[in-house]
Amino acid sequence: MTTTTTTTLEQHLAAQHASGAISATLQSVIETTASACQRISRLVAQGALGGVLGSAGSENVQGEAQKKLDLIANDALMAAHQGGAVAALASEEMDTICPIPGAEAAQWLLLFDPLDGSSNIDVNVSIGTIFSVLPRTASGAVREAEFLQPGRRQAAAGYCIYGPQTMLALTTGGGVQLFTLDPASGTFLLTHSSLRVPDETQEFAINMSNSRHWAAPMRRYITECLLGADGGRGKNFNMRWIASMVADVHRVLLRGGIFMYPWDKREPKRPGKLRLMYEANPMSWLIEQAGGAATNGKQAILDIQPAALHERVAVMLGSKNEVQRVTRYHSEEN
Ligand code: P6P
Repeated sequence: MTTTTTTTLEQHLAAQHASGAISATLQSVIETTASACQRISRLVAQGALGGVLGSAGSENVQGEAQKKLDLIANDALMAAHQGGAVAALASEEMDTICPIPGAEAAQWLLLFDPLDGSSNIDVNVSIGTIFSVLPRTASGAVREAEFLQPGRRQAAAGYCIYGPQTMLALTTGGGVQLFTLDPASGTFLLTHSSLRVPDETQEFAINMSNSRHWAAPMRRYITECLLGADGGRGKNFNMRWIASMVADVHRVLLRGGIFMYPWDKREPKRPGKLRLMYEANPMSWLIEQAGGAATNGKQAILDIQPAALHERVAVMLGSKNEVQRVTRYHSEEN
């Protein structure tokens, strides 16, 4: 449901603060993050003209090649949050946490994937920034262990998608709102005030090239989707795979669907490809706040107790009835 109000992100957050839904410092963290995303949007839009494409010639803690824009986006978020309401930052692009000098008394911890979907940057496909805000649970110097909180503890979560439009999705626990960046004014304007993910869907998103490596429950679920009306599901399915989590999840938020990145046997000790703390947790909270579901095949992603900052997780999220079905298939196997 789109709205045509002229409510800005700042006005929306001020109203949430006035109602007591969020604190002034949390409002500041979200506004500062949105401002950094505006800067990233401008840099992404320059593409080759800004000399921002291509490899940075380095690897991140995941052992993955870093793109120049990965590091530029990371730096933009780091610079924006100096001297503000965040005590420490964690990023996919940084091995460990980054305490903010002089901010030990700040109440918030910010985690982000500064530019998700890097493989799409050089071919002009939508990419995005994913962020998650956790409360501090101790005082004094911030230690990495303080970040290891289940996703249910998030105070705010969202993403900014850099596509045909730049849009910010946000939840602070009162549903999901979407803001569209007005390029003329540089202002995020509220365009979707209460997103709802339909319980039913006929659209699944998964990288099918990995199918021979999946566990049996995932192969069972996808086989049924492919059989469509000729099989037990009694309806046909469509498939999408953008290979940019922000873009795939944005589509699910707007029209339903199920997005999956499951375990596969090539790296049996690795639960999945996607990261729990700054990809799966924020996206799962958005989906649940919009009436959908998100599991790792066994439990709600938001209930997982993290053991490590960069730990990975299997992800099945979106339309509730489909997520419950594929999760049931996993529990039946166990
Ligand atoms: P694959 C992007 O690199 C990412 O982390 C997610 O944004 C995306 O959903 C997934 O990986 C794509 O993985 O194996 O299909 O390239």
